[in-house]
Amino acid sequence: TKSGSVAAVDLGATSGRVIVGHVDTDGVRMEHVARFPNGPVTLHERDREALHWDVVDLDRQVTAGLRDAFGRHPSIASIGIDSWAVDYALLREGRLLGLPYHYRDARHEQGVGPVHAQVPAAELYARNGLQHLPFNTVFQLAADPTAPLADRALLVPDLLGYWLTGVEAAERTNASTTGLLNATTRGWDPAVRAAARLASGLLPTLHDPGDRLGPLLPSVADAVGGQAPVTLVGSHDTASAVVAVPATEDDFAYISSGTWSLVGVELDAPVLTDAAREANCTNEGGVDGRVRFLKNVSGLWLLSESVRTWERGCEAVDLEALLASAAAVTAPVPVFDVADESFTPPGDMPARIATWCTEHGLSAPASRAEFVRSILESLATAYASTLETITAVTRRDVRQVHIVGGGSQNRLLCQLTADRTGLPVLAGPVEATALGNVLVQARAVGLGGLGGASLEALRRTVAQAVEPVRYTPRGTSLPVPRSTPRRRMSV
Ligand code: LFR
Repeated sequence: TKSGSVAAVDLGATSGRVIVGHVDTDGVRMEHVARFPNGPVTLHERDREALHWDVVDLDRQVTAGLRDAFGRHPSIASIGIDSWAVDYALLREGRLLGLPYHYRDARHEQGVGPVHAQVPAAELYARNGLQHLPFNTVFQLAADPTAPLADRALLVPDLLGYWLTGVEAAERTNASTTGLLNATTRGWDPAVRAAARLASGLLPTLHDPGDRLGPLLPSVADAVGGQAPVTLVGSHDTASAVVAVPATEDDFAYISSGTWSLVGVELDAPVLTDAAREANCTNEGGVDGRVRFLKNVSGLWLLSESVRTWERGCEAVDLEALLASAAAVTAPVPVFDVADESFTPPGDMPARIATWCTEHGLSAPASRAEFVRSILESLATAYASTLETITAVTRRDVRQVHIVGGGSQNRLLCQLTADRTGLPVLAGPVEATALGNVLVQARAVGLGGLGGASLEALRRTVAQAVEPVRYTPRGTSLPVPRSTPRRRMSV
């Protein structure tokens, strides 16, 4: 039952963070230590501009963040790293072969045809149980001109773990998003690997969340001013977020709502039926061998790219005020298909939404407030229809919806989700991913009496630490409560 602290490195779409989680028998307290940008970098590539991860800068920032963490808390007992799924680095003889591509780079599209020519989509699904997303690692690798030169591929959190410890491994929850893992055996699938023409040694040994990767390399220990093992966590950010759903019952669905919205349920075994494949549901690997049966619905990316577009005119946008004016919109707004692929790459989202509406015979939103309302109505509508699909395919009885992550703070989105699903929504914690990362480490190193705890016990710890905000479904004609604007929009 000893108390102690662990460091969580969480790399998100706009920023990366180092957070220290303090764990004792009373619960968990999160201390933000460092925040740094993690946007993609654009590099010219003969006939196009390509999007990459700036992993070299990231390594520097993570090291600096860990130095701050050890400076404040020299006895940090463990370090864990998570990030978004699917992206990988290629190495040869331990050396990085170039900056990893970012999944929003369009190159992956060229990989789909060749892989499907070897393994038809239905067979691929029977093997990997993964929803078809054109940027799944297997397609990216098949379209990567550097892949034949590599003797190792590491997913991004595993790359950073390798740079910290010198140990190459594949953490299983993130590996489950590559398309190269067999959903039933939970091992690499040799037939899929061969279909993407990948060398057999390219994929490292699989390990589970909770496994110890290794101690910091001496040079790293020196640079960060401390020593602690790197512990594997649910290194897929969504896997960590699902750990921290504050559920006290088992009849829940979750929406991990950030850049993406991951809408689903937790299962004990994969569902690989035709219905699941036709609905494009995914069976991703969760912590403790659970299955995250979900669908990717777009997310706050639509909103943040819109805000970025508006801010290109050098005008800062006050999001709180904008959300308040969106809540006050009474005119009907168009509901568009948030999954349309035109919304995937970075760019002028309001223009693309307007184009989508015009092409579908709808009138485009007329103001920023209407755009925001339209985005949130469209997301909530997609959440509701996705939940319907998921419950139909799994025959699960869902009585409540937990929204975790950034979207849990968006009151309008939470209320609209309750309205559209007709179910109570329990919102929070906002820091679910980092919390899940911290809890899996704390359990592994035996802090706060969590050693050996079940996932359910970890979730009860979260429920005690952060009480979710409850939204009750109402008639859709009722206005959504306005949040009080904290800042004014500066013009
Ligand atoms: C969320 C997430 C999703 C994954 C997408 C791309 O951050 O990890 O789960 O489908 O990003 O990697």
